[in-house]
Amino acid sequence: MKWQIPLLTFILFAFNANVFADEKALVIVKDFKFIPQEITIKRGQTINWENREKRQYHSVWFEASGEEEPDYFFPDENYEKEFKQTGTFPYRCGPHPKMTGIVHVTD
Ligand SMILES: [Cu+2]
Repeated sequence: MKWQIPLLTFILFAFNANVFADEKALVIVKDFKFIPQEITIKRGQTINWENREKRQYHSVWFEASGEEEPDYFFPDENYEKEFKQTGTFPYRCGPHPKMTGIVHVTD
């Protein structure tokens, strides 16, 4: 029947969009860098920063957004943050001001 293909396409699209929004994005923290330094995610998505240093702690601080600095996270620890609004959000590490990153959140 004629409507079956468009309906199936829509269902697949909706399913994929949903799966994508639920999936966490990963940023590795290693050698005093956020990798990738710049990341684009969907609104509602969560970023998981993973500290893969040998012994160095860091923080993920959205200072320019007026937020308070969160607790440091240590090797083998994670920091997670969900982004509910679209926009461009620069951040930095509290103890290491030269460690910077940018999060782009799109619809
Ligand atoms: Cu740091």
